[in-house]
Amino acid sequence: MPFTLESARNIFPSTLTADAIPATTARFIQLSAEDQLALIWFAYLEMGQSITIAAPGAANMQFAENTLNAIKRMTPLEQSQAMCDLANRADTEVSRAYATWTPNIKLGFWYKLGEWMEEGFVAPIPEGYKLSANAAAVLQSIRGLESGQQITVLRNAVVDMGYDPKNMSGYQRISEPVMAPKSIGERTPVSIEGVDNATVLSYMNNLNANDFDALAALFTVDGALQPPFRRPIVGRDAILQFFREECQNLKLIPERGVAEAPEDGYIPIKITGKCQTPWFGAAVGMNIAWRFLLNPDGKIFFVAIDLLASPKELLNLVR
Ligand code: ECH
Ligand code: GLY
Ligand code: GLY
Ligand code: GLY
Repeated sequence: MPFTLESARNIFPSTLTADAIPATTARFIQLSAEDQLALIWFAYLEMGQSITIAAPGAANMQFAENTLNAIKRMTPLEQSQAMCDLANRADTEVSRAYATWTPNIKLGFWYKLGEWMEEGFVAPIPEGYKLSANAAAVLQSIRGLESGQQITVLRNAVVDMGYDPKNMSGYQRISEPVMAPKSIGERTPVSIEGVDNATVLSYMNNLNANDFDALAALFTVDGALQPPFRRPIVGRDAILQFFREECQNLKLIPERGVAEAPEDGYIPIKITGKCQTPWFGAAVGMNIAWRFLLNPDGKIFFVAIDLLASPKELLNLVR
């Protein structure tokens, strides 16, 4: 086989990803828990001026309900402590429950706490809270990012909170129920300037239709998918689980692409375009590249999903 997972990861090396995300995250996690929460509060309020977030669905919220109600019953001091414990990844009952949730449940949990903070049911960020100089500088950097990068920073911050599941034994991961795929009549197939590869088109169309079984079947058994700023998820079964847990109701809008000449039958294909999350819909279009490596049978051996550095990168289809 001409490619390993490691060499596959390096196809189209000139692709420029949004370095600002890991850089900002590295500075953010150095801040105190109080600063982290206050910074997110300020960033969230500012972003809310221009983009609307969708309320989480009921199916999503039911799993966080017990924990949310437990926090509601706490004294204001205990509430602030519970939120700091989450940011500190402390070993508490709340932080352990949080660790078992998928990203969407974690986001829905904070969405509700944010509402309750505004309504006075949960201790707010103290009025007049002054960010440290470092925190103010991180907030300033976030202000300078495009909206797709801003929501990525927020999402990563939320996903990383809570107790470290690596220290927990025998717990069950909690995820939202998986909805039935869209019926054929409800689907709108994509078209991609410069690429008519059937596997790539099926990938986009199946993901847009929440048809995760058909989607996973496009991968080789040992295939891998690398989400933005993450290690590859390896193996068709693990990829299917990822799709079911984290990829419902995404909208992929591929625009253009290029297929390279095969190397021992393996075809590298790069696509650029947009991706929308159900949380923000068309209000936030993230600039994305998909770097596929197909095997000689047309199965996906590897695909990397990159968040691009800038809209200009949408036109970069060179090796
Ligand atoms: C408050 C203050 C106290 C602390 C906190 C607060 C609440 C914060 C809240 C934040 C909500 C943030 C949200 C962010 C959502 C971001 C979503 C993103 C989605 C990106 C998806 C991508 C998908 C790419 C993929 C593609 C594939 O082809 C394969 C699959 C996959 C204020 C109370 C914390 C409420 C809702 C960034 C890029 C294209 C890899 C998934
Ligand atoms: N409101 C977006 C979601 O629940 O995924
Ligand atoms: N940051 C996008 C994802 O991994 O779901
Ligand atoms: N990973 C799906 C979303 O956050 O929208």
